[in-house]
Amino acid sequence: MKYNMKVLLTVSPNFSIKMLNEEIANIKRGSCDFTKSVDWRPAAPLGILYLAGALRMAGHNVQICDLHRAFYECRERGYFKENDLSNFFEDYFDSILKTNEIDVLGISGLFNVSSSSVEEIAIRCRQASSSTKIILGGNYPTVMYREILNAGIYDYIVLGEAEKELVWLIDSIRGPFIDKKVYNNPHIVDQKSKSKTNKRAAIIEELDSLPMPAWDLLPYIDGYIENSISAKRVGSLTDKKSVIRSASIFTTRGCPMRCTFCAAHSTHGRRIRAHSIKYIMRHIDWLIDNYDINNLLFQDDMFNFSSKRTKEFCKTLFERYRGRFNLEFPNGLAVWKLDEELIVNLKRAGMKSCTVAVESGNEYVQKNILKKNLDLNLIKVKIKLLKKHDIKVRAFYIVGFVGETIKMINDTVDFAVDLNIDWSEVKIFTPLVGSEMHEIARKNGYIVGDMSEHVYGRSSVRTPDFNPEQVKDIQYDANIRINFLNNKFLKEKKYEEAERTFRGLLRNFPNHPFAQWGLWRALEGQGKTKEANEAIEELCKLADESKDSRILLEKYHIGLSPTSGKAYYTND
Ligand code: B12
Ligand code: SF4
Repeated sequence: MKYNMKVLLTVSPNFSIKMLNEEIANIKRGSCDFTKSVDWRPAAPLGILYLAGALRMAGHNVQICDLHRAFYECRERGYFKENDLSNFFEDYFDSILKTNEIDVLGISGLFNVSSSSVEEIAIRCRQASSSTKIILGGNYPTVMYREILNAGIYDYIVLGEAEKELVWLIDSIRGPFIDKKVYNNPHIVDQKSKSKTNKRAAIIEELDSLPMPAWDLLPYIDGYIENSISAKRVGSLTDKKSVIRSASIFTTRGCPMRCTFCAAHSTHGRRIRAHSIKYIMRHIDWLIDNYDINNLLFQDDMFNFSSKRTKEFCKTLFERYRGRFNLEFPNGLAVWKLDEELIVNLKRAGMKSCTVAVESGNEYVQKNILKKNLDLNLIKVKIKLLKKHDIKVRAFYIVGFVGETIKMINDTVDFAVDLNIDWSEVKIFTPLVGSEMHEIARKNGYIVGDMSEHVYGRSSVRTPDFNPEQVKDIQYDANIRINFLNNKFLKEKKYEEAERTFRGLLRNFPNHPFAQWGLWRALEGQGKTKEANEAIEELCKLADESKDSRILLEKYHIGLSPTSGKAYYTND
């Protein structure tokens, strides 16, 4: 009997096989249609890092393979001009199986839309070795374990927070009577036990009992630290000039809210459990010592659930590290809990910008459809308070919820324009397995197409009130109206900030004609004539090279004068 098991933990590309193939076809055609661009940048897979930490502590030999990251890098360096998706899997996944005798393959399934990619990996592993045990975990497998196991590809699914259960399972695989043990474990499912009714997500009570996430097992770690999604945002929304080195961190798990569109509770439950401040500081010390981190991305579902704890945390962080950190809360803070004292504390600890997840600008939708029930007037008051303390504010909205009418969606867009904040992200609703709204959509037959082929960013819902194409058009239009045509910095003649924002955007989406147009206006506003002319030349080039871009610019009355070659904007 073997003692140390060789475990490969894998993250699939975060998108469906269909979308990956579409993307590769676009690359081969040389098409760079920005309207289809999705933010692909990889984020450190924290779930896998926690699992790797726990398995290593239990004496297993763990390796991590992040195929989302590998896909992103291949895309960046032109690999797909010569190769297709099956080459990619051969080079970046099959090769690992060939050179290592893997006892257990663990695959992370966080996103509905990645289910076909996850399955592809499992099938490849099964073909390469019939003895390797294939274990799946994450959000959608926790909810859909029966359907997934029916396909007959996976050996086990671990439900919920799997640090302890995965160690238990892998330890058990070594010994006899594994089937019997799994049958009786309420958090692990296999073919024999899948129809048992007592199976449920494992929830870790004592978060401080967890080993640190095994960042050091992550290959090419600098790619995550230097190139995080938020790093680019920080660069564009704040004045910070120094090199940004980011790490994601969790200080709590769980969320007590009952937003109908959210699925996070199915894995992490509704009860908040918190790490002690001592544990968090130890974690941060370690991140500094090893990776020189200066930007912390708090991924908690509700970081500021307790104002007392948040203040204590801020005080400790400030006393320990002074001005070292920029703090980011990519999932938003509980805005209704923010008071002036808390904002001052957060700012002193390093918060320069803040995300507010508004979701809808319509009271009825807030209360009856989302059950989030945010008071829209209160949001305005809190945002005023944040601005008073010079905190940049970004808001999230979602359009196309089941139950919304077009009028309600338009209310959200109008609300966002009126709010006049630094940046607004209008997203499209996707039914997430495990959420209440997914159930409503499924029961009413509103979901279009197969879940495994959905794409976040494109609507996959048809209701009596709207179809997917309408929602996509409204969302696209909303982003242009709110962030570009009504850009806060341009309107308020804060041209330097506008320049920083649009340059930041162009770094991520170099072919975005509206960002190019915004940059031109920002440069003109500052009297930087030479640079403004270069920006215009770039815009003309984009319009010449892409008919789509030209048509879009014209739709918004942004034309390119045939006589002067300059861009103009008419409001008629
Ligand atoms: C960080 C995060 C991201 C990051 C990166 C994720 C990553 N690479 O890990 C980024 C920014 C990329 C991201 C993007 C999005 N996200 Co997100 N994200 C999260 C968030 C906040 C935290 C994930 C996390 O790190 N959790 C902490 C760790 C410890 O938990 P975990 O990852 O769940 O892992 C545990 C278990 O799941 C399990 N497990 C995980 N993997 C495995 C593997 C094995 C083998 C086993 C046995 C167990 C197991 O054990 C782990 C340890 O306890 C979650 C919400 C949440 N609370 O989880 C949403 C969440 C995962 N995101 C979600 C969504 C919808 C999105 C977006 C669409 C948001 C948007 N509108 O833009 C995008 C799009 C992603 C895409 N495909 O395009 C949904 C997914 C639901 C679903 N069923 O699809 C979630 C659940 C949020 C929600 N409100 O419902 N996200
Ligand atoms: S959307 Fe955010 S606040 Fe609402 S339930 Fe999910 S994690 Fe909690």
